[in-house]
Amino acid sequence: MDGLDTLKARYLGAIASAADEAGLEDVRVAALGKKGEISLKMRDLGQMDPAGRQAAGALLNALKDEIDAALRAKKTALGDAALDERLKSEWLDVTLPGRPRRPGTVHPVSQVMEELTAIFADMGFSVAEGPQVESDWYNFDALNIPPEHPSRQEHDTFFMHRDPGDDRPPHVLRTHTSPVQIRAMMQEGAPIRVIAPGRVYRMDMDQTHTPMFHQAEGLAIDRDISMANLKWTLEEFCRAYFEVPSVELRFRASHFPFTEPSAEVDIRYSIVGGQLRIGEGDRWMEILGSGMVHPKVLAAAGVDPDQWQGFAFGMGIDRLAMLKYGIPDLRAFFESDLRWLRHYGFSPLDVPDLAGGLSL
Ligand code: 2NL
Repeated sequence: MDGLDTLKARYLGAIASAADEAGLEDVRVAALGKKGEISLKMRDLGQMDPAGRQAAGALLNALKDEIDAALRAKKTALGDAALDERLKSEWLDVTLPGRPRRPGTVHPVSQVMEELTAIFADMGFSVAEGPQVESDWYNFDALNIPPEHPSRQEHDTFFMHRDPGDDRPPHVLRTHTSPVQIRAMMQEGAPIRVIAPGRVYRMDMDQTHTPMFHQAEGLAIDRDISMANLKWTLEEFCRAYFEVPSVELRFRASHFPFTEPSAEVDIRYSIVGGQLRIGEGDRWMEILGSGMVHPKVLAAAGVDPDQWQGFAFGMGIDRLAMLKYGIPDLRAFFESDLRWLRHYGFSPLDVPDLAGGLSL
C-alpha cells in the first residue's frame, strides 16, 4: 500500500525524538488512537475488495505492531531516565549524623554511672559487668549468705521459673552486683581493683523502693589492703562525686555476711534553704555499706585468704543521683516520662570526666 513507508518513518522518528512520557502519549494517540492515522487506515480497509483488503490489512497490522513495540520500548527508556533524574535530585547522604528536632537526653542514672566510672577509673579501678540472671551460688553461696538467710526467701528475691524435675541449680535475678566481682576474682585472681555498676532486683515496692534499681559495688584486693585504704577511697570518691572541697565520713559498725568487719558509712550534711549541702552541718546520712572481704568469700572465689585481703563496698546509684541532682521521687526514674527525662536528663555530648568537671 502506498504511503505506509512514509507513515512508518514519520512515526518512528516522532517516537525516537519524544522528550517525555506526555510527548510520547501524543504520538501514540496520533497514530493508534481511536481517530489516529493508522486506525483510520484500518477503517478504510472495509471499502476495499477482498484481495486488496487482505494484502493491505497484513501490511497495516505489521506497521501497527512495529509502532506499538517502538512506543513500549521508548516508554520504558523514558521511565528509566525520569527515575534516574529523580534519584539525582532526591539523594540523601545516609552517613550524615541525624538531626532530631528534640535531641534525647542521658538518664540521670546513666549520668551517675558515668561519673562513678570516671572517678574510680582515676583511682585505678576497672569496670566489670556480668549477667543479671545468676545462679544462687554466685548470688548467695559464694558471698557467704547461708541457705536460711532471709534474703534467700521466696518473698525477697525473684527466682526464675523451674519445671518439676529440672535439676539445674536455681537461678535468681541478681539481688546485688557482688556476683560480678566474684566472677572477676575467679577470672583475674588477685591483686584486683574493680567496680561493678548495674541493675539489681529485689521484691520491694513502695515510696522509696522499686523492684529494679541500680547499684555500684567496688572491690580492692591486694597483700596488705586495710580499712584505712577503704576510708580514704570512699572519702576521695564522695569528695569527687559531690564536687565539694572536703567531706566527712563516719563509719558505724554493722554486719554483712560477706565482710568482716563491716561498716555502714554516713556522710555529714546540712539542709540550707531547702538545699542539700554535703560536707558541712550537723546531720549524718547513710550512703554506703562496706567492710573487709570475708575470708570465706575470698576462698570461694579462688583467692587464698592467707595471701590476700581487701575491702568491698556497695551503694545505691538511684539515691546518689537523687541527692546530687535534687530529684524528689524515685519512682519517676523508671516511668519513661519524656517531660521528666527532658527536665532531669543530661546532654549526650557532656561526657563526665574529672578534668572537665564531672557534671558541668
Ligand atoms: C550496701 C552494702 C555492700 C559489699 C557490698 C562485697 C562484694 C564482694 C565481697 C564482699 Cl565480692 N563484699 N560487697 C560489701 C559490703 C557492703 O553493700 O548497703 N549496698 C547498697
